[in-house]
Amino acid sequence: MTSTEGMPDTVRLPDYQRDNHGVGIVHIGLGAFHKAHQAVYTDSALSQTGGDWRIIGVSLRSAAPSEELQPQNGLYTLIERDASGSRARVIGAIAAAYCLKTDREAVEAALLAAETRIVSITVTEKGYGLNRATGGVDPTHPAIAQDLKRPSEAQGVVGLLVWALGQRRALGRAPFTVLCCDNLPENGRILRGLLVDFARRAAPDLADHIARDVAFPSTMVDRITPAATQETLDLAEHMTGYRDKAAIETEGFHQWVIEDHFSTGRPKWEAGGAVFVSDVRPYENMKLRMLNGAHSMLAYVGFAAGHQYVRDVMADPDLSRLVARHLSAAAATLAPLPGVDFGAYANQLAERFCNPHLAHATFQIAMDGSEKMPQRIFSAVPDAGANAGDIRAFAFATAAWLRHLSLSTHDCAPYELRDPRAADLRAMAQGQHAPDLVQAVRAASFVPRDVAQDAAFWDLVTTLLQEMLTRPMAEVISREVA
Ligand code: CS2
Repeated sequence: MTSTEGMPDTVRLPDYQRDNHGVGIVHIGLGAFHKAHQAVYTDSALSQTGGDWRIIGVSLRSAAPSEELQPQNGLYTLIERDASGSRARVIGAIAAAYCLKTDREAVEAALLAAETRIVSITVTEKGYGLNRATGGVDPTHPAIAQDLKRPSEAQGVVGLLVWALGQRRALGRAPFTVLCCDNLPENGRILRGLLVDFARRAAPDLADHIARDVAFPSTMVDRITPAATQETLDLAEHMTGYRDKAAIETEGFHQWVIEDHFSTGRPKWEAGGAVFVSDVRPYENMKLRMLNGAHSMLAYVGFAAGHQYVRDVMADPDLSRLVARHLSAAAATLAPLPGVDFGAYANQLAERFCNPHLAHATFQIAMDGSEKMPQRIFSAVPDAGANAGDIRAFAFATAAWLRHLSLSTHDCAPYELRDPRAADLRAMAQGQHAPDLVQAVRAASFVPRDVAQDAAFWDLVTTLLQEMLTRPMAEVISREVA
């Protein structure tokens, strides 16, 4: 697919002259989520209000995204699927696609270009090298360790941005706004802390400049987007008549809440439905604890119970009751948010999880638990208050994650533990002895101190884990809802 010529009129096409719009954004992390989210909002902004805001997409390691997109002139098919049907739309917002490993010069040129006013990022939670105990970089993280030694050849996002901001300052160019779009709480503030800490270690004269002159708005991003499969490409071909190697499918729902703090302008993302606020934290907490927290719980429990996709979990009446319990426990930890009804939000989430068209694998969500559990589950524990049922929901989710770490095959087929800390976690889980595993994880640096000290919580986790290690998950689930 190199152009949209001859596409059926059921397909929505970019209705703006792509070449008339310059590039204003470099996006790092050119995965399915970016293509289903920020690029779509930008496409709507270009269509409705114009501007030089097209995107240069960059992947850090894998050449696949640029190899798929570049020959298609940056065009790709987005298929939205929900109860009301499937709709195809061709997104024109991506002007060019590169891989840092193979196209370093082009990536550097884009980061230093005067026209680049925003660098947005989706590299997933593990891509940052965050030390949760200090809020700074983790010098043992592979990308951070290597980039501290050779900052001018940075391979990770933190080192690369520090390098680019330093070069821009030397060239007399205004710094770009850094827009983190990953599922971390106060993601802008976290990224700012990481860049400043990295600069202190590798380029001390830059630390104050970054702290003082660079804008890091925080954002809450939401759209359930499974990894594309062969069926996705077949469906796109069926709907558009074109074989599109970069096609993706996603749900109809999307949400983007952003702090309006951009030092060098921004697209009119409102055109795509983005909402601008002064403080995004309450929205982040709601989404991380309710959507993502329930997702992680159902992924660990559902995977062990033999459910491949989220929709299969939701079709299991007992498990879907556990999802409802988790959503209500998470909602109870939140401060009221004017204009938002957490009960209605929970119902909408359950409906989204049921989407029969989305093949969202529980194994995909189960990945990287040590990077996800802190903001999704642990952070809610101190706010759970006196309701014993609520604490139990978080203990149950934690036990299910530990059950996943144990790699026990007493009630499921063997599987791989996918986590940046897999080696350490496997060592902690050796022997599959619930109290030892609980003690080891409790002392880990990614567990917040106040949660680590909550003995009653971990006692409950131990009891639940013991059950999960000795009974089939299906039985644990029925006992839990009984
Ligand atoms: C999911 C998220 O994979 C996961 O961990 O919980 O990717 C989730 O689908 C998105 O945050 C939805 O916006």
